[in-house]
Amino acid sequence: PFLENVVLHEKFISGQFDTSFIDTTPELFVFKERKDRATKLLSYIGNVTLNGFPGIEKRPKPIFVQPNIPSVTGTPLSGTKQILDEQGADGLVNWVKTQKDVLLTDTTFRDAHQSLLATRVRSKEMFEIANATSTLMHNFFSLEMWGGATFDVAYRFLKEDPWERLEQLRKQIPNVLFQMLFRGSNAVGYSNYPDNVVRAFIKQAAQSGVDVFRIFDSLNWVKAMEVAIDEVRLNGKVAEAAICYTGDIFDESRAKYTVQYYKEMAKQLEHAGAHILAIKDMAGLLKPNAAYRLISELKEATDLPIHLHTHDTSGNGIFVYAKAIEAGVDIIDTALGSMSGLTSQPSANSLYYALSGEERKVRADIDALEKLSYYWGDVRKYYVDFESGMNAPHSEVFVHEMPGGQYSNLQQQAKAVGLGDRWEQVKDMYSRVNLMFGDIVKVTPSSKVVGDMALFMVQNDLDEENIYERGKTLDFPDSVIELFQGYLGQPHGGFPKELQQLILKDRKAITVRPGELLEPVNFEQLTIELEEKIGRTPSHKDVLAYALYPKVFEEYAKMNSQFGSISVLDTPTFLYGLRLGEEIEVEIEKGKTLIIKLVSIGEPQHDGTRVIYFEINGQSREIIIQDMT
Ligand code: 3PY
Ligand code: ZN
Repeated sequence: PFLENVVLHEKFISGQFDTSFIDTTPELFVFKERKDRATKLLSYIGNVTLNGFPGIEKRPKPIFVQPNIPSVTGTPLSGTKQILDEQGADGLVNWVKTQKDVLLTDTTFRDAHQSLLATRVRSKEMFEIANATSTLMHNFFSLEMWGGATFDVAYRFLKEDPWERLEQLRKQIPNVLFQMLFRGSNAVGYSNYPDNVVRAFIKQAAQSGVDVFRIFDSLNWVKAMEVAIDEVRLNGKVAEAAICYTGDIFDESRAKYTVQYYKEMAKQLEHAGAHILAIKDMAGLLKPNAAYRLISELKEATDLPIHLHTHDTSGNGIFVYAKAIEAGVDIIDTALGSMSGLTSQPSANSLYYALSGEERKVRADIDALEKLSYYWGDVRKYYVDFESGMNAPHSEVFVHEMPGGQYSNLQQQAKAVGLGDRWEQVKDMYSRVNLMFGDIVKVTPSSKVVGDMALFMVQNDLDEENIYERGKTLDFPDSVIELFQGYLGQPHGGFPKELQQLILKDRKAITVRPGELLEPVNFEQLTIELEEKIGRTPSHKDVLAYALYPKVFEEYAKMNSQFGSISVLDTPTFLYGLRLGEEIEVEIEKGKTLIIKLVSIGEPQHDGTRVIYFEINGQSREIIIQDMT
């Protein structure tokens, strides 16, 4: 019989043993983690079943359709990843320049769900579709599947390891370039980090599987992007440096962000070592004719291939892309149909049809895109609680200028501080704050600061006038103070002086690059500190996460030791727990499956706990859970 450990051994059960039993059968005294893992999982399931998932209103578990994974056979065809690996970054750039078709980057694994579902899509759904993606999207330029908010959200809300996502997907998708969004000096965080942290992070990301790094600065300050560009090049990867697009090049009343401004920035980026130039239209403000003009002029100003990123918030996305393609854009960002549109990217599927009869087409197999789109359409339903509620094109974006990735997040933030029903006011305040701040580029983290200030003003019933009147006595949000101190860098044209004084009071502002002032992180010391906190030896990747997000990582590690790796649970169970009588199979590792059934939930006890009765692989197991409802 299968003996897990001593307690199931017949001699132990019947009491026929003496102490030599320990010496002669040492293998029976290895108490495998497996049992412990099962208990931890049951604790998680019991807890979420009883108390619900943070941020989701507690309700009965909905019935979901099982997403259909398209079947594929054979090994996937080689793709752009092989071009980079064989010919290097310059070889890849030359290859891009000789392509007649427009190339695509798919954002489904990153920006699409960051923008539609508050970044909540879990790795599990990505792993399940990864093999099919590798085959069905073999002709894509890249998959944007990491970075931006996904790093933070993985630890903070999904309680899973983003490095594992990257490395596992890399194994499953060996043929298409992996692309990440990197916030320059802010790495994948919300404030500037020491240069050695930025460099160490890029190095590890490159080793773990990222090929193309889209690097931007939230104030378009090229100086803040140089360290990252340099490090990407040192690692033999592709430095895609981004210009963040804001305002409107055709609006003469917005004289700050002109074609000339963008051309100069493009030249600086080329000089700084960019392999590819990205136009990052994070809010979807680029209008079709502006796209044509901007791309035509940038093509003249530099030799770099151009990669255009937009959001379809206003509903004009396909039109923008059509004009960009006419102007000679090399690569564009799209999402799979069911994860596209609105605050996400325009649909690859729609673009395919939009270009029929055109000279330049997208290189994609439409049947493949449709199959993948069905899958994601069903996955999306799991995350219904994180939808923004926007269900039609939203032309108002031209007024508030909020990045697509921020819309659903700020809405969650507003709800969390009790402003859910004043969302219209928050949006209006957002655009007013931008003007107060001197019309700045708004993208993470500068966009978060504008959002924080808007929430602060709505919450405290403030407007522009009384900010100036009462500013001296107001305690502004920390992020606002830091922005005006220069800790996120310098905006084009500087900060408005009077407001800066009101916000800073007697604090000093800097004008140098914050990275020049920050002490390098001592990784050895940090490793020891983290080990003490989490009671195990951390990996280098853990330490990097801790360097960026000390509290978030600690919280994640605590949760991980309490509940084990809950990333193995299916998403409905992860979010809603189990129904009475429901049975699920959980593969805790390859070839090891637990069958878990919720049998009953006991009455509340005097200490506020309840006993939850499960069956696990046919055996009864009871777990005590604190009832917080
Ligand atoms: C991010 O930084 O996460 C963004 O998506 C910015 O657009
Ligand atoms: Zn974006």
